[in-house]
Amino acid sequence: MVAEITDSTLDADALIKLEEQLGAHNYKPLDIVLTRGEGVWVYDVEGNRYLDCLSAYSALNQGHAHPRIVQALVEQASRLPLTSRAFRNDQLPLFYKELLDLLDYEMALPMNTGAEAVETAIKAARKWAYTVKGIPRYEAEIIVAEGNFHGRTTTIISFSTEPQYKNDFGPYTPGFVTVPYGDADAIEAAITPSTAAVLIEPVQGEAGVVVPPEGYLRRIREICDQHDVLFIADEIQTGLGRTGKLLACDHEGVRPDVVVLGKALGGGVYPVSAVVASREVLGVFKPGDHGSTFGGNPLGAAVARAALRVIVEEGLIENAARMGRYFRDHLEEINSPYIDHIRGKGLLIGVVLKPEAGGARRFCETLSRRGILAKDTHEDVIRFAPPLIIDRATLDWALPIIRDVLTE
Ligand code: IF1
Repeated sequence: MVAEITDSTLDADALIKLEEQLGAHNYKPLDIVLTRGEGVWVYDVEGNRYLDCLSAYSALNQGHAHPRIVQALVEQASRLPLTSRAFRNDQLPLFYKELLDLLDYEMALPMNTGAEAVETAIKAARKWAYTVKGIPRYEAEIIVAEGNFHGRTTTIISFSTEPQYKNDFGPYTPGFVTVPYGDADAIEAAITPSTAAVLIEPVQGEAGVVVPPEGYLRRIREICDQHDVLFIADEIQTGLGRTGKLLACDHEGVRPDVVVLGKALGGGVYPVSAVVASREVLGVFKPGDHGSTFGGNPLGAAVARAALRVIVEEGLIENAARMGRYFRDHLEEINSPYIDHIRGKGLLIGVVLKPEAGGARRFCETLSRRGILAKDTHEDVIRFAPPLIIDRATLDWALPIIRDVLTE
């Protein structure tokens, strides 16, 4: 029985209780109940303000409720939010054009969540393998990396190496070969005549902001060229400015065959994802092969157009590079007995703690009480990934707090 709800019972404790009582317990969030967000700041139901250093895992690169993106959302929502792909709409072609001009690819396929876009890339790679490369049907293999995170669907968790994401959810989808992350020789050694694609994150997010050795992406590009294998980059978290370049692969001047985008493509207001690739790859899809009720809808297309314009016109990529360097340099100066090292690229920063620190979660809880929201990942890493609109004054406010929390 659910207790009757009146406005006066809706304080933070009541909301938390209701959530715990009614919702599946597939998360264990910090007990902060947010009700409003603006730019880099969020506010809880008690009126406390916090700096958002998670940015919804990079979905909020443009900040909370960016006025231009909200305006695009509201305008499109009141004009024509949804058509399905059974009919055409006047936003999708312009979304294609602007996305592909920006990324310099030939074709795009829009979906909603990141996992759906990864599934789309897997299906494209398999169909390409059978119809273009000539791999015998159902023998296609995709090489993936240990520690990967590409989403939560049953196929994607089939090649997760994290037991919690995988155990008890089988039987699993076959066709994936796992190699250690950061080791290009291991990829080359795993290639067989049946290899269709290599699927990797250019920086592993969930694994704890793991940056591969310099030259890794370039070597993957060479290996894929040599063996007629598709290089698929999951840039869902790293793409669209997060690492200080448009795509994280740009740090090595590497152009993947297939790029998977999500998160910030929706401007922090609405789920939009997409696969971009050559005509040779995405051209394998014929009418009816693949689709989605909501993928490519006019609301998402209008939002994504605004989201991309904000990233480019407001200089968010350059700002991520500049502020990332500033943030990182000042984190490096913190003399803490708990910090092992700091890694990352641009505004995707991981503070790796020593075993004696007792885990990252307790630091994130203390930080939240001091007005900074950050997320622990993989037990001993604190992830700092604020919206890309963050400025120096805000970092100058945050850094002494972070220093205090990491040294007390
Ligand atoms: C959760 C982590 C981040 C992703 C990459 C695809 C997807 C993701 C590189 C799927 C999603 C999320 C999902 C979110 C937590 C989160 C996460 F902590 F699990 F690892 F960001 F670092 N590729 N990442 O990072 O996209 O289907 O979720 O839209 O709670 O599962 P999605």
